[in-house]
Amino acid sequence: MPSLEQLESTYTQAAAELSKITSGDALEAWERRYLGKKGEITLALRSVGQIAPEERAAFGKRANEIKNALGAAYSEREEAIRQHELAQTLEEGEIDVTLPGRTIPTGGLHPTTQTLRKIYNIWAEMGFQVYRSRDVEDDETNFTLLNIPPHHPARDMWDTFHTTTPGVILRTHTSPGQVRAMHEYGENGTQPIRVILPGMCYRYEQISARSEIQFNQVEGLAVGRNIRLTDLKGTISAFARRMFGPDKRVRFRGSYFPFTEPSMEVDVECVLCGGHGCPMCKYTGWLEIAGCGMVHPVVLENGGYDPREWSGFAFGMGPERMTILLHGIPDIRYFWANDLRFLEQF
Ligand code: FA5
Repeated sequence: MPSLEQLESTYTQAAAELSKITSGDALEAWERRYLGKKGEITLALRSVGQIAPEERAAFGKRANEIKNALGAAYSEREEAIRQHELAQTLEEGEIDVTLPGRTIPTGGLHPTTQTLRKIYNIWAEMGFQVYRSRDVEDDETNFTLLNIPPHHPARDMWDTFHTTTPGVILRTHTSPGQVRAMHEYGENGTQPIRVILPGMCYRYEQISARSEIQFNQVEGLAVGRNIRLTDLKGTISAFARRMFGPDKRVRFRGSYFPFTEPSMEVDVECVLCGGHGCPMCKYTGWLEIAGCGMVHPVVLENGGYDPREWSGFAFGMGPERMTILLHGIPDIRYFWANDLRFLEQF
């Protein structure tokens, strides 16, 4: 039959053992021995029925007190051991808090966007503001007002996507924005203009390593009094030096666009081979970055300016092709493929 003395001595023993415990395993064993389902204190409590009725109440009360006291001491010990083990692990260096954390995957800017921002910055420093023109154009502005009347052979070069509304198309170049900017900023042909017009262009085109059906252009337009070809050449050369590096050579090649006269293509010394010749530059040592020229008098007139008093230059560059040059990317199709292995490199 359980006695109060026995209970007290179990208590003293349990408390003494507990105070010496330093490991989680030993603590578990202790708990099983005294407080578990078949633990000594638990059994003592269950045996209350066997005790003489006059002692029963006192025994039950004391047994409960002891159970609670040991329970509280157990929790306290458990926390102390946990803290101790944590401190030990840290000391042993199992968790090195000085190591770099796991990187959280973040998105990045598309390489073309990066190039576009660089382009905007350079032109902004030269006093050109951004003018956003529409992606969906009418045939009139995309072609006719740019001196490309219906049936002009140059239209073949710029075939595009047509909407179901006759005469409404996706713009094939950013040049139609020239006429819109002249009307919006020119105040009936009385104010000078300096803008760049970035945006997406669309062409019905054979997709290849250098050509997509959808690509960006950055148009530039300067209209003023006494603007000359030398201004165009100087300004574009300054841009190219900032974009591709101060030592890169730039050349202007005669060309043809219906909306500029004279017209030129701008070539930069091949960034990859330094001008010696490689597959990227088709072994010429030069890479074309833009078309440009002096704004044709017909276009100035269509924009509301008197070409006898006003002149201007314009250019249209391809940011994807420039990105290809800057990074030595072998194929333009990577830009829209959405392959993270490509995109994560930038
Ligand atoms: C034009 O589109 C003229 N509007 C440029 C211009 C503007 C000339 C103002 C004079 C004055 P072009 O078709 O060459 O020209 O295109 C200009 C640039 O756009 C090219 O140098 C090239 O970088 C880019 N480009 C043209 N077609 C594609 C294509 N399919 N894929 C990717 N980039 C292209």
